[in-house]
Amino acid sequence: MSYAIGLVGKPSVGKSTFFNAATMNDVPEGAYPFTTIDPSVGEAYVRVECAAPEFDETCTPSVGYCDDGTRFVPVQLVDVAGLIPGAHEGKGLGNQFLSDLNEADVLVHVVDFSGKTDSEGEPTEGHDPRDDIDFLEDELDMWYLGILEKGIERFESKYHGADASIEADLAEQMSAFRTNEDEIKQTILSEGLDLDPATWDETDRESLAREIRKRTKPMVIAANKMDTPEAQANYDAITSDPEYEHLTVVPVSAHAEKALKSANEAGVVEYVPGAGDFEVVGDVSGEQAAGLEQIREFVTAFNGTGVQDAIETALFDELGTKAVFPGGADAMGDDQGRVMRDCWILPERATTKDLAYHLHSDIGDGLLHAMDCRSGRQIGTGHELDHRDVVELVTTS
Ligand SMILES: Nc1nc2c(ncn2[C@@H]2O[C@H](COP(=O)(O)OP(=O)(O)OP(=O)(O)O)[C@@H](O)[C@H]2O)c(=O)[nH]1
Ligand SMILES: [Mg+2]
Repeated sequence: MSYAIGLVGKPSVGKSTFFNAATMNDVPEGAYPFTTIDPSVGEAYVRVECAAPEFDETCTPSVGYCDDGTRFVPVQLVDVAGLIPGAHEGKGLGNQFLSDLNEADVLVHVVDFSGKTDSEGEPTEGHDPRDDIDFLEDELDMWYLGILEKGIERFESKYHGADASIEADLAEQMSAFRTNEDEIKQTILSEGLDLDPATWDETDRESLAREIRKRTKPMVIAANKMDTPEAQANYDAITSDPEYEHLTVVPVSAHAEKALKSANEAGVVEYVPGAGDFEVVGDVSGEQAAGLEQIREFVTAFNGTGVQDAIETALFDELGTKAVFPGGADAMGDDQGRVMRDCWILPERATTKDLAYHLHSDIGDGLLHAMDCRSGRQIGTGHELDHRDVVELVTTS
């Protein structure tokens, strides 16, 4: 099972363009709201520096590919319908849409930084992207609040025996958000609240819902349409605004990524996704050459189109995952000579034992210890793995 990254945002911000650029799919894009209605899932990639060259080996990936020492590891990307104010009350595509978000482990909020679409995705001028950033957070918070309140009602309607606990009822009500009793309890306490909802007022419930949302829906902002001067001006203003300091904002041109990938497929340019430059290798007309030079100006200034960056920032920085390679303490290849076939993406604090169970419950059950293939040292089952570790699992079977 691979991680899923959800693209969210109001209509017409470029979610489908971003999706198509990252996955080379062909879902409809359009300058009108609700071009997309049903969510699409596609395969995108995250880059990981391959460990095989350190062992003088060439890897043979079973999924994804390796390009000049960079592994492209598959992840799922989900393109969902545009969200408009009032969605938590069923406006636009409403609650169905919000539930689609639960399929994602982490979100990329695509924002039209050019300010040329209003809050419902219709053409306008001078719209402040801050409004969109605020609105999406508020909308998610109100959705969470509604579900939180149902959990409180459920708790209050029950007989309060000695084992009644608000965190149990809330965790159950909010299970779709992949949270648990422990996390809920910690969040309640970190908000300075008692474990008794009768003592919470409206503001307490709101801040609790917001905090649970922040913990369960990590998010980065993709500042899209950065190929326009308006977007660049907004980007400078917002990234230096202290009120928005807490956000991670990645400058993006979904258009540029799509143009480069298409040109690469057509053999016109050589472009490695995520790279800060590209090479023209085919015949191009004067007009095409000028277009490509414009894109070059953008990608060299921003060190890439931002599409890869946004996906990787979401997965590795916001969600905190890490990539781990299989190896052998004596020889790198498996019994069929295949080298580092896998590159597993694991949760933040994953240990050797977690990796073993991730592979198969029998491997988890039979795990004795592991070997760190770089140092040749034995590591225990509770050892916390690092990003780009190369390990061999030693089991009873
Ligand atoms: N200048 C510029 N325009 C872009 C960029 N990305 C998307 N667009 C344009 O923005 C419009 C909307 O793009 P879509 O990808 O359909 O937007 P969406 O967010 O999927 O919209 P809905 O499906 O309606 O929610 C289209 O006209 C795109 O060509 C970009 O990086 N730069
Ligand atoms: Mg769309």
